[in-house]
Amino acid sequence: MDRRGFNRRVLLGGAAVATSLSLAPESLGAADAAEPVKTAPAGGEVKRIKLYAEKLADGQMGYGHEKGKASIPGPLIELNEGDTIHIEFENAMDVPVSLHVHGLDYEITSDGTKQNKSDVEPGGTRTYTWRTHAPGRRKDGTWRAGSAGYWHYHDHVVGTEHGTGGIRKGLYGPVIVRRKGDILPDATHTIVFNDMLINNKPAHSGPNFEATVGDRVEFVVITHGEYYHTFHMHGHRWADNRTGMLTGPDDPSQVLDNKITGPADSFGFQVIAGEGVGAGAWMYHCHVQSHSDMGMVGLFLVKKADGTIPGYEPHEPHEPHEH
Ligand SMILES: [Cu+2]
Repeated sequence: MDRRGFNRRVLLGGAAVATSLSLAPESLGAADAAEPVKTAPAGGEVKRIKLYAEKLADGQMGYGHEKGKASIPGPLIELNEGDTIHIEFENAMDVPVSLHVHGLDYEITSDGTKQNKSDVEPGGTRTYTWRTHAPGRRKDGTWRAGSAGYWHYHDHVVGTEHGTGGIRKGLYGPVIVRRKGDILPDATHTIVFNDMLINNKPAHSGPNFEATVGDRVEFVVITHGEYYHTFHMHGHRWADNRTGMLTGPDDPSQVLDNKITGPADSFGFQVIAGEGVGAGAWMYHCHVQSHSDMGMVGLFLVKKADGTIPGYEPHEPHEPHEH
C-alpha cells in the first residue's frame, strides 16, 4: 500500500495553535485537510485467485496464494460490493480441508462443509465462488443489507466437522468487502485472537505493527476458539459501526477503545496513527486481565517522521512459556 508523503502541512488559522502545546499539531497526527482521501470504487468485477492450504514447518497449518508461502492469518481477500471471486483452491495437505466464508453470498456447493460435500481431499482442487452485492430495496419494499463489512474465512473440516482442529492450527484469514465511497487505508493489519494466542504466535511475542504518525491504518479483528476476549488499543479509538469510522457529526455510533469479541466475531476500523497523541509504542491487548498477563498483547509501533519512537527500546520477544 502506498504511503502518503510526510511533507504535507496542516492548514491552521493563526489563532488555532494552542501555545501550551509542546508538540506541533502535525507531529501529533492531526487530520490533514490538504490531501483528499482515496475511496473504494463501485464493484462488479469478476476476480480469480489461487489459494492453497498447507502444513507449515512447525506443525501449524495455513492458507497462501502460492505453495510454500502459506501464512497465519491467511491472505487478505478484498472485494468491492458487486464483485464475484472464484477461488481455485488446492489441498496440499494430507487430510481433507475446506474454505468456508462468513458474510458473503455463496451457493451450497461453496459452503466448505463435509455435510455438503464441499470439502477437498488431499491433493484435490475445488473452485469456491463467493459473490457480493450492494444494498438495495427488495420488490416488497423492505431494505436488503449490502455485503460490505469486515468478514473472514476458515477451514470447516480439519479435526472435526466444524474445522475445530484446522482453525486451532491457523486455517483462517480476513475478508474485507468495501462499499463504493468507503475510505481506503494506507495499510491493513489483521489481528486474530485464537484461543489464548494472537495470530497463532507464541504468547508475549506480538505481532507488532509499524506505522508513521498520520498514516491511515486499518485493523481487522477476528476471534476464534474457545474464549471470549476484549480487544483494547491504547491511545486510539474507533466507532462501533460497519466501517469503524463516524460518518459525520450526527453519526450516533458509540466511540470505543475496547470491545468484547467472541468466537467467529469480526470487526474492523481505521485510525490515524498517533492522532492527538503522537508517536509511541502503543499497546493493543486482550483486556481480560489473566489473558493480558498470559501474553495476549502486541504493539502498534507509531514512528515519528524521522523513524524514531520516543521511549521505545526494541527487545527480543520473551521465550515462549512452558505449556
Ligand atoms: Cu482474552
